[in-house]
Amino acid sequence: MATAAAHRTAGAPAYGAPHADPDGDARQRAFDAAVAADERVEPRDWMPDAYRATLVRQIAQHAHSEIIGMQPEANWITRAPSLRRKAILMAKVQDEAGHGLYLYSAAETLGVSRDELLDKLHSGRQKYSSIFNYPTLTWADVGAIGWLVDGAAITNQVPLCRCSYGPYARAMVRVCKEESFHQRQGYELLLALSRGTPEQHAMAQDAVDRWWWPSLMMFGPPDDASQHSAQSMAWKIKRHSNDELRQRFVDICVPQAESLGLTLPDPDLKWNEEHGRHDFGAIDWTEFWDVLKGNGPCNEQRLTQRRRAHDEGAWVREAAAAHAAKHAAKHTGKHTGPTGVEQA
Ligand code: BYC
Repeated sequence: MATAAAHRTAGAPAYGAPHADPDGDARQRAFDAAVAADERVEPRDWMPDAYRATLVRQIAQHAHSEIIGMQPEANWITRAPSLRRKAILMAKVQDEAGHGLYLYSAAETLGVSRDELLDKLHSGRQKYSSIFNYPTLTWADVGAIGWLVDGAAITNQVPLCRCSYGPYARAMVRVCKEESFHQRQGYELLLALSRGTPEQHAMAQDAVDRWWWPSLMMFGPPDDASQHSAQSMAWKIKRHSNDELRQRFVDICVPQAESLGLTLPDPDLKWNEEHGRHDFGAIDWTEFWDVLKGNGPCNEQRLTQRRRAHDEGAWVREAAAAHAAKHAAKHTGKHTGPTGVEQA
């Protein structure tokens, strides 16, 4: 944060520690001024507790979505129809793991640990995106996820590159570049199917029919039911409302669907000349809230698989910690045993 750096705390209290701060009002004013001036808030800067909590909530949910999002597509790695498709899909799923890593690291700068966040995911105390509670029934779903789900993600995440919190904004730059590749591979996959045999075309259409509406739900509830939007926009964490981004996504998708030779499953979708945008049909918000409550087709399966992967990966974490301890000991002259525990 360059000019309004008055709120930066030299020798700041430990992250997350209460700010016993006689100059609290001055810091709050300096924080507000910095945000108003479009400056970045950095980890060591003073920030309101509620700002910190909102960021942890959103970044954690975002990170969880990335790693849970690996599951529906990984489901098709062994059944990809060619070596080329398999290599692309494996790279994409690995990218999602990387996105989770950047995002958990960004959250850690706010004073929470990755273990704590994963624990909240596994116990259902933190959410992940509703979209990943739907099944991938055919190979075409890999294309529909790339085109629609990654397309929605880019629409939502490009503005997050200008988020007021520096580490989150910077993580988003790389994530968006990779999402852009993901979106294009999905589009290209669907195009190949759409131009293929009648059966392949039908499979592509069926996938788009099933993923269209859940993709629109990814942007969150309508603005009048979005409890966090107003405050998050005032803090410049979010730059646009849920409905604005949803509308932008619909307007982008309509011409792309035409080029793909596929139909978006909405009879009310039509160009509105007066407003210069597409009108679209009503979203089933009952379904959305139901999925958030844990009642989507795959909620249970996703969390069970995530917990299992975490348990089965325990030895990898232990081995990595032991290796790190051994490496550190080499530099400090201390000795560790095979478990990485320091030996007398
Ligand atoms: N799913 O006040 P609102 C990806 C919750 S990863 C579940 O509007 P906010 C990808 C919301 O959390 C995609 N929950 O909230 C990965 C809140 O509940 P809590 C993930 C949702 O935060 C792998 C309540 O509803 N992207 O694309 O202002 C492979 C009220 O909502 C959803 C991100 O996370 C939802 N769809 O706005 C391929 C982007 N929507 O927390 C692709 C970053 C809302 O009070 N996140 N809720 O219990 C955001 O931009 C915002 O958090 C949202 C919601 C727009 C999602």
